[in-house]
Parts: sequence; C-alpha cells; structure tokens
Amino acid sequence: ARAGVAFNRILLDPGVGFGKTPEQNHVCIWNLDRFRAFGCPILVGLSRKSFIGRIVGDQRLMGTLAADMIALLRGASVLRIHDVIENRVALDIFKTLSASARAALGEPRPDARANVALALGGNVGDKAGTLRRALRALGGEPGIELTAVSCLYRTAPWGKTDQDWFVNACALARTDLAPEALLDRVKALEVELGRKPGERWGPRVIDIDIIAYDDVVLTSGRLTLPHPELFNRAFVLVPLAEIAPERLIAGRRVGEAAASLRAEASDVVTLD
Ligand code: PH2
Ligand code: MG
Ligand code: MG
Repeated sequence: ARAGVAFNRILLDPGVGFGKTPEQNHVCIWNLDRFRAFGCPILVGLSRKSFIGRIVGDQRLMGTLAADMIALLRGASVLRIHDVIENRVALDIFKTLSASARAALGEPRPDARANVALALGGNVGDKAGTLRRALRALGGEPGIELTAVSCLYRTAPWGKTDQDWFVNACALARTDLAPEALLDRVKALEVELGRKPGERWGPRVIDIDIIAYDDVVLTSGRLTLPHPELFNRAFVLVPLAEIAPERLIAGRRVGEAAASLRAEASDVVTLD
C-alpha cells in the first residue's frame, strides 16, 4: 500500500463468501467491528450470496437486505449491492429507525461534522499573543468548534532557515464547513490578524494550515489534503502528537511519525 495507493483510500473487504464456509461467513459478519482496528472503512458485498440463499430459500433479496442491515450495525460503512432501489429503501428505514431509537434512549446522534487538524505558526511581532488570538478567533467562528489545543512551541525556522524562530501550535476541531470553505475562513482570519503577502516559507505574522480533514484526500489549485509537508515538519508533528497521537493520517500514526523525526524535534520545545 505504501508504494502507490494512500492507505486511507483503501476499503477493507473481509471477503464474505469467497471460498468460506457458511459458518465462517457468519463469524465474519458478526465480528465485523474487529476489522475496524485496521483504520480503513469496511466494505461488505453480501448481495445474493449463496450462504444467505441457504437460509432463506428463494427469498434472496429479503435475505440480502437483512444481512446488509446486520453488517451496518456491526460496523460496515460501504455496501456492494445488486438491487440499488431496494437497498436504498431498506437503508433509509434503517437510518430512521436507528435515529428514533437513539432519540428514545437519549443517545446523542452521531456527529456528522468533519474532524479537522489545524496547524498555526508565526514569527513576526508578538508571536505568542497573535497565536493565542488566532486560537480564540477560531473557537468563536460559526461552524468551527475547537475540541483540543496543544501547548505553544518555540521552533527553529524550517525550510528557509535565515529568519527568526517561530511559535507553533496545533488544534483539533469539528466543523460543518467543506474543506474549501474552511480554507476561506482561515485565510480571512490570517488577514484579520495582520498577515501581509510575503515570500513562500518566509516571515509571517500568522499562518493557519489545514493539516487533515477527516480522511479526505484532495488536490485542488488551492488546497492539498492531507498537508503535503506534514511528515517532514517536526514543528507540526510534535504539537499534533501532543493532542492526537493515535490519529491516522495517510495511514501513519501521528505519534509514531513525530517520534521518527526525533532529530528535528529537538528544535521544537514548549514555550515556558
Ligand atoms: N512555516 C513555514 C516555513 N517554516 N518553520 C517553523 N519553525 N514554523 C513554521 O510555522 C513554518 C516554518 C511555512 O508555512
Ligand atoms: Mg504553512
Ligand atoms: Mg499556509
């Protein structure tokens, strides 16, 4: 997977049906949640499989729909199907029933907002003060909820080394903004906080970068996700590892990626 395909673009399919006994198929579906440990979305293709036919006789469609719903409850997030309309109806009913049950039990509905990781930095003016103002402003943005903020770090300039040291930090947030809309907001915030156009990797009052947006992989003219330099930058990995060591980005665990940059990490120290 490392060679070409980004890990987070892989769907894990346990291969129900492929040469397995009926018992193995049942064990597979019933324990689907255990495949989640791999960190990939789980796909199942149960549609019209013979082990279902063996149970329901000629009611193969109804059997498929029932099996698909069991798989969803057990952790599947993608279904490979034949009967699109029937599965759509079953899925809608499944969602409505689940939502009603959750409401009746007082369980919170699953959060549909995206999980994002942001990196902040600056090396002009009141570095720490600007960074704190940026964090406060982000937290006050409609559509953005900060859920974790790292310490502030004093970091050696990276990429272009003949400039002043930086203050860096990372934050986690939930947002219902789309990636490009979130980018618009953070860019506007940079300007509000006094950022002026300057050279690439050069001195700046404040820089706010989107490091990861759920598991989205995206390359547009304005935005690349995950951030293309992430794994080369201790000034991002170290603060991020403080608040999200277990998070997988492009198939790598943030804590481990930070530890593997140990040499550079000595240039990243918490600010008092
Ligand atoms: N940002 C850069 C280039 N180099 N070095 C440090 N230490 N911190 C930064 O935030 C930083 C940098 C371009 O975004
Ligand atoms: Mg940057
Ligand atoms: Mg930037």
